[in-house]
Amino acid sequence: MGEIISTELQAFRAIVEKKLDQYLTFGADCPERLASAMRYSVMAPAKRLRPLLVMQAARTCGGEVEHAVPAACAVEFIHTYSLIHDDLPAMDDDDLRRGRPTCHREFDEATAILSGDALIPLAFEVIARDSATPEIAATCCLELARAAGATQLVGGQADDLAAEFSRIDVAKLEQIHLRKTAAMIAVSLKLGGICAKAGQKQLADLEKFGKKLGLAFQITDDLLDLRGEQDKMGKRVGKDKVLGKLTYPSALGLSASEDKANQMVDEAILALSDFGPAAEPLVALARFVISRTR
Ligand code: GRG
Repeated sequence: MGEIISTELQAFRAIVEKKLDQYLTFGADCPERLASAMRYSVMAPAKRLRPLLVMQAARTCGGEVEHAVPAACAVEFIHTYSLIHDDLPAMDDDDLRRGRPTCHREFDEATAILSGDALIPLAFEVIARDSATPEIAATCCLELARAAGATQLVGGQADDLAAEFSRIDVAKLEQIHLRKTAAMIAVSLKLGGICAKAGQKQLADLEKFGKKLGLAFQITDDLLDLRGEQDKMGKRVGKDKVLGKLTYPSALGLSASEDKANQMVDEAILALSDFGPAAEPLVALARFVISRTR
């Protein structure tokens, strides 16, 4: 990702990595094995797409990046917990994530479950304690709770698991991905806007951008699962076929899936029209999402 993102985004990345590291320093009150497992999964090499979206959305709305850092870390904590739990034998049963053995492989299942569990309240703790104002904290907590909850991330995951080896159509597939993948991407943008005290119209535009971008991200993820290289991806590829999953490429074919991802990104970018040139870094991030190789 380093070669495509701007120096500004690389600086944002460094800020968020440093803060994640600080937030994962618990001292003697946290069992050592639990702290190690949480750090192992969060601090593994990752794109940090969601925190970058939070911080860049805040900038685009004229806010201070610094004020968006707690929310940026919070979305990464929720995202990482969802990856740890998704990799468990009861779900996707994966042994490679972010270029390393999955949390339950490196530690054990109970520790992996507890690490994910502990990352969820940590996300809300950092927003509640470190946001610029109590109102921003409350709004961010509400939005993140909704996006990560039973109707969005967790609900999407439940439906996705239920859909393995069953017949679903592309409309249902889209519903699943809107909740499982796009909701966390959309809320990242919204939290950035909230931290910058953006108005309702700007928040709605950011959310629309995020949903379309989330679908483009998922289609690209499906394409990479099909033809990506495991070493580059840092996770097992070719999994969807084994699990009998309906994916965009299996439903639409390769070239129509690429067209759809391009179309989603174009529509996403259109939603940012009213921001003018301030939206350029978000546009660049959107283009990165479909051109990425991992
Ligand atoms: C367990 C509640 C629960 C949800 C799991 C995240 C997830 C939902 C499943 C992972 C499987 C998957 C392919 C999800 C869609 C795309 C996705 C979230 C990919 C991983 O995100 P990246 O590529 O990863 O941003 P890094 O490691 O760079 O953060």
